[in-house]
Amino acid sequence: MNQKIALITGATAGIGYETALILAQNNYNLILTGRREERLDAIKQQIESDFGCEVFTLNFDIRKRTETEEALNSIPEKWKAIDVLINNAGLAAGLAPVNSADVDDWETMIDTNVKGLLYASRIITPWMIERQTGHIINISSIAGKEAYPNGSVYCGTKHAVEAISKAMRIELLPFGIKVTTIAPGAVETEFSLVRFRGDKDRADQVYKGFTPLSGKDIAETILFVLSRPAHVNIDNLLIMPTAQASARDFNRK
Ligand code: NDP
Ligand code: 8X3
Repeated sequence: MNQKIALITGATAGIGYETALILAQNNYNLILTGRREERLDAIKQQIESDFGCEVFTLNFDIRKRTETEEALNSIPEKWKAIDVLINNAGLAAGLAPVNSADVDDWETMIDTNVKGLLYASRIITPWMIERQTGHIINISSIAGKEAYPNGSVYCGTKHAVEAISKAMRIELLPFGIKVTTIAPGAVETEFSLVRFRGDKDRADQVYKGFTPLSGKDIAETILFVLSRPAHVNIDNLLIMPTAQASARDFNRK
C-alpha cells in the first residue's frame, strides 16, 4: 500500500484525470469518481499497471444527494483514511445571458459545482476530523474571482466555491485540516466541449491563438500544494496562461 490516500471527484477527464496520474506517481493510492464507469475502469487498470498503486473507483452522479451519500459511505474501512479530498468535479453548461439562458443549465451547474462539492465534503470531513489530519483542495476558477457576461451562474457557482472554502478553512482550523482553493484560467480539457454540448469547432475557438494551460499544469500545481511541509498551507492560488490576464483579456496571435 502506498502511504497516502487521495479522493478525486471528476477523475474521468481533464484536470481530475491528470491529477490522478501525477498523484499515482507520488505515493498516493486513489479513490476516483465520475459518472462514466467504463472510463473509471480503464483508468484504474492503466494506473494500477503503470504505477503499481491501488485504485478504488466509485461511479455516481454528484448532483444526486442520496446517490452521492450512498456511494461515499460505501467506501471500505481501509480506504476511509482519506488524507486528501480534491473537489474537482464541475462544469459550465452554456454561455448565455440571464434573460435567455436555459434554466436547466443553471440547475446543472449549481447542483454539480456547489451542492456536489458540499455533499462530498459533508461525508469526508468527519473522517478527517476523527484522524485530526487532512487536506481539501477545492477547484475554483478565474470565474470565482471575476464575473463575465453570459457566465452569471457559472461565475456564481465558482464565487460560491471561494466563499465556502474560506469558511471551511476557519471551521476546520481547530483540527489541523488544510483547505486550499486553486483557481485556474483557461485550461484545455473537455470543459468547453461540455459547455457547448459537444460542438467541437466552438470549443476549439476558446483556445485559438494562444497556449492555454493543460490539465497537467494544474495537476503539477496540486502536487506542489500537497507537498508543502505540515506547517505550510497554500490558501488560495490563481493560475493563468501567460497569454491570459483576466477572464476576458487574451493575447491571441
Ligand atoms: P472536464 O470536462 O475535462 O472534466 C470534468 C470532470 O467532472 C469529469 O471527470 C466529469 O466526469 C466530472 N463531472 C462533471 N459532472 C459530474 C457529475 N454530475 N457527477 C460526477 N462527476 C461529474 O473539465 P475540467 O477538467 O476542465 O474541469 C474540472 C474542474 O476544473 C471543474 O470544476 C471546472 O469548473 C474547473 N475549471 C476548469 C477550467 C478550464 O478552463 N477547463 C478553468 C477553471 C476551473 P463524468 O462526466 O464522467 O461524470
Ligand atoms: C473555466 C474558465 O474563463 O471559462 O472555469 O470561466 S472560464
